[in-house]
Amino acid sequence: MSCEASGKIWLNGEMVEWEEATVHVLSHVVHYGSSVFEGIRCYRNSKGSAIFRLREHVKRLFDSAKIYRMDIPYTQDQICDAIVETVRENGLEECYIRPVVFRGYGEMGVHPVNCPVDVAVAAWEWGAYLGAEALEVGVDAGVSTWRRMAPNTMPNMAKAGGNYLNSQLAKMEAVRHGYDEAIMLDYHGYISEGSGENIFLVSEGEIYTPPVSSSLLRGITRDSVIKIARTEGVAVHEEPITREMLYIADEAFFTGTAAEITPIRSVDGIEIGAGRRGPVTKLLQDEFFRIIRAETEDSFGWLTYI
Ligand code: PPE
Repeated sequence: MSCEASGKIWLNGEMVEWEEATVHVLSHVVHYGSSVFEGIRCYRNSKGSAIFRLREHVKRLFDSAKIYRMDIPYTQDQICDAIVETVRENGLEECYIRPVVFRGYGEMGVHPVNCPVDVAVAAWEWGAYLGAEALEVGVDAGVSTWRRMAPNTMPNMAKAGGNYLNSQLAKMEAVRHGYDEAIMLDYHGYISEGSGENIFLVSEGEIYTPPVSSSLLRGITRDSVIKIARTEGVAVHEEPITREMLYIADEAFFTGTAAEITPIRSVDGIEIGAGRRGPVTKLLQDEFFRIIRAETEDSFGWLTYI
């Protein structure tokens, strides 16, 4: 999906023109994948434009940086302000926001500590991640031959650029096999997550999702769905999930900032439930979008208005 030039990008404390937000080819990040980033959405509703769970995203950005011993030369409040400023400056009502922290130009070689830590925030209009109809009709997913990183190889809880090499392998394989998205297993063979989403299933009216120990990114949409489900009186279990539990589930769906809540209609060519969005998925989607669209009270305090 394209991200067309849309005005200005916040780079190391300054608003610069889109075309001028560039890095040197010998920046550490280009060679060694040394970046951490976030994906955040801003939605237009009847009260204005609101960023969804801004503080939690910025906190995770700082956690990712901490794991990789990157000192971000700003506070969390300053980054929150930079994000709000980027959306405002570009006059965007609904957009996808990408803050990225990376090891910049300084020294070559794996040991990264003498490279500067650069920070950028960009925003652009980004539609439905898995296709316009996906939110309603669902997507076809396939279990990948690529597994998520074992816990003692790369930290999955860090949203680091390098992790997405694994995601890319899985996604390219899935698309080559005719699927919309990949589902990866963890090191032990349990379900982990999609290339850019967390995964849930519904069985006998209760919700199941893999635990953080299954090598996944602790998604903020995942957390939102768990909170909404529990508020709606739906039981949620975070426990190891086997591949066949997906096959025999009544419903399954992906969650992510980009993917929002996307139903999964088949896995490995096996139809899940009725092969279309199920009632629990719809309930969660409806409530999720009601909060975002300010059609109900923001009782969790998830919206930051621009
Ligand atoms: N797992 C992975 C691997 C992942 O990349 C994401 C988000 C999630 C789970 C869900 O996390 P959250 O957004 O906090 O609910 N993926 C981001 C990047 C996607 C991309 O293609 O780039 C996103 O959805 O913004």
